[in-house]
Amino acid sequence: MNMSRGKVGRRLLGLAVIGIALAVGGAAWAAEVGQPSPWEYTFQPAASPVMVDIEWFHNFLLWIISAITLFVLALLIIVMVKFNSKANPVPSKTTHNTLIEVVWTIVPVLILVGIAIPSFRLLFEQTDIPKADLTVKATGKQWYWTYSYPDNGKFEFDSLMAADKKPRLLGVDNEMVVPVNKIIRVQTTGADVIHSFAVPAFGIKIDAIPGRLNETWFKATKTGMFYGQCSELCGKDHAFMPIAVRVVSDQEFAEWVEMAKKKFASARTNSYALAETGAQ
Ligand SMILES: [Cu+2]
Repeated sequence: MNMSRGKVGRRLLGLAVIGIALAVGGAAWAAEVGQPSPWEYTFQPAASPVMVDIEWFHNFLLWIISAITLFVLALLIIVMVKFNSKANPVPSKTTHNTLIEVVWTIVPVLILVGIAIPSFRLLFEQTDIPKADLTVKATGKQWYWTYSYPDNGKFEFDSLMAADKKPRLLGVDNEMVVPVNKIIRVQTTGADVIHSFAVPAFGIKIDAIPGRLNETWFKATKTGMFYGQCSELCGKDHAFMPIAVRVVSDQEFAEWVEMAKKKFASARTNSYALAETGAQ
């Protein structure tokens, strides 16, 4: 195909414009809080201190791997240009260079230590649960979640995907509700198979395993809706058991608790109610 210079220039300009439009559009979409957006290629905006640190660690690693990749690429290019048989017909017979061998052992060790320190700090932050203001227990079931509030009147309810609710495949009938800027301890377990409780904006992902109680925590720093999904392949409707968390003010939370206590007190699935009445 023969194209004049002008044509090529115009095509390149067109591609550049499309690229910029996608980047700007992506940035605008990515601003959506608590849920995925079209063409998203970064994390959802962070809504907890842990997620802020995960993002920082991710970017920190990105700089390091980019620098290493460019350095290796530069070495390869130098070797190809300087030491090919044309440019360098008589090769050197060198097999050892103590200084270089010491350097290429020590420098990677230092890089790994530099990565390990913030990595362990982050791991500690995630697993060392601070004193919780509130505990919510999330039980994974085929294929929905059951939330219990042992600190707030021991009510329990099921949360199923609601086909008529937005966002598609993420909206549920009964959301998990928590107060803003409070430390929420999430306990997870599985009733049948292994599920996994994950909410990207809070930086949490923890397996819900039958016969075992796992714990994690988050502190939501913004009010609004935050969505996640079961993240362990758990059967045919694995993709249809979303996690929807509504973060509200303290007062709204107190009102919701009063409402929920009445609404869910006699729910058939309520294991607290079953235990008290002795029903099966
Ligand atoms: Cu599941």
